[in-house]
Amino acid sequence: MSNIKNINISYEIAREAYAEIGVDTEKAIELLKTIPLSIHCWQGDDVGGFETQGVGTADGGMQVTGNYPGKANTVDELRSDMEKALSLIPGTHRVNIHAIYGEFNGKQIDRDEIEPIHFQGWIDWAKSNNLKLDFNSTLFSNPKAASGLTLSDNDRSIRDFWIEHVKRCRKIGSYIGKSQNDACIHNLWIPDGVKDITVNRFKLRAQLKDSLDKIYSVVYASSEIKDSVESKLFGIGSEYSVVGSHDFYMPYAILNNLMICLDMGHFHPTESVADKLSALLLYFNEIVMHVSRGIRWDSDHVVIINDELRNVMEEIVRCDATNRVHLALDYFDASINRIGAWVIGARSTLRALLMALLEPISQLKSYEENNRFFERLALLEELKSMPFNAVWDQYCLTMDVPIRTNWISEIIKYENSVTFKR
Ligand code: RNT
Ligand code: ZN
Repeated sequence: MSNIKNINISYEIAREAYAEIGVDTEKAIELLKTIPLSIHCWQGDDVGGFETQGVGTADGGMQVTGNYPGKANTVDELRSDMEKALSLIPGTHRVNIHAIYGEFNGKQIDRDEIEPIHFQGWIDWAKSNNLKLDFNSTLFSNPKAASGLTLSDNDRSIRDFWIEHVKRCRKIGSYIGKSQNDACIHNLWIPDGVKDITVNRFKLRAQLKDSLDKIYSVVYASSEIKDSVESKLFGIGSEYSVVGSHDFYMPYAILNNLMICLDMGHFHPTESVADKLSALLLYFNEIVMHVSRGIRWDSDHVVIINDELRNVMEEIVRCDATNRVHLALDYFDASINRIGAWVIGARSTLRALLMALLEPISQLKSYEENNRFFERLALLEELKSMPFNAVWDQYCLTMDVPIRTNWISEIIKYENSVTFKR
């Protein structure tokens, strides 16, 4: 109880301190409440899926490392783990699933055979938990992706197989969107790339373009499904060239009225992903952001508050684009408690967003327009030690999730009573 009293007192002090620099903390909290994260189901089982119950391993340039005990082996385990994680994350969020997470009831259903019915369980679960779903085609971890190519493969039958898969996934996405009365975001990432010097990259890219044209020629209402395409720089096994590179997808997305998906790990390590937003937001109505943390490469580490994350969130808020940039988490760590990994990343993303919402933006913009660069820099520097955490604690309190470090022991309790018993 004294904890709660202290939080209220600290919040009052923080509210006044922010008011003095022209920031309304109540407004920031209200806005934060309305911003959903799309939380990735694949952190819970190391991108395994349920095609072959419990034995799936990610393939296609993604390295999931670690073997921490207690991973979810069934769809019920995965859902109850997600429920646990969600109970520790303030706000109302979305759940992002991949095609390999369908409920196939032990049947061999290949990727070109999946149907909306395989996802009915997810739809029902989401509904009863007040969640919305997003969807992803899965073009990896399958023998027909063994060459490293899918939609761009030189073999027409391979391309056709994957075209059929993505078409079915979009149909499933639109079915989900209709069922939940809210557009489902369908994201497409493909592993296609080549390990070493390739003479005819042009052909591969032309083949990818042709496959995409076939896929997106099917038109759905944007109230049901919104499509995004995810570009990449390189992967393990695609060091020489990635077919769906940034230069490939940016014009493709613009010309075909799709969203671009920017994964924070998919660029050169010194490139600023934040800097791209103000450029792309002039041309795209909406953008998808895969919130991730690369260490030296696209390593998909658990998201933490670092400069990259803060810069991205600041840019979204400074561009007044909180309703135009869809935030989706994308990381996977199998070496630590998986539920803990979900919660660290989600809470950190929200906290970085809150920090950005607590900037005195009009003051900063006015300094800038009047060439008052000393004041701009000084204020930005002072902001770093403003009491944003008191606002965060208050937010957690009002959203009825554990405050401060209390969520850590919640995870340990669940670990001892549930995941370690698997
Ligand atoms: C891979 C992409 C992709 C995947 C998920 C599982 O580099 O980031 O988004 O991580 O679809
Ligand atoms: Zn991604």
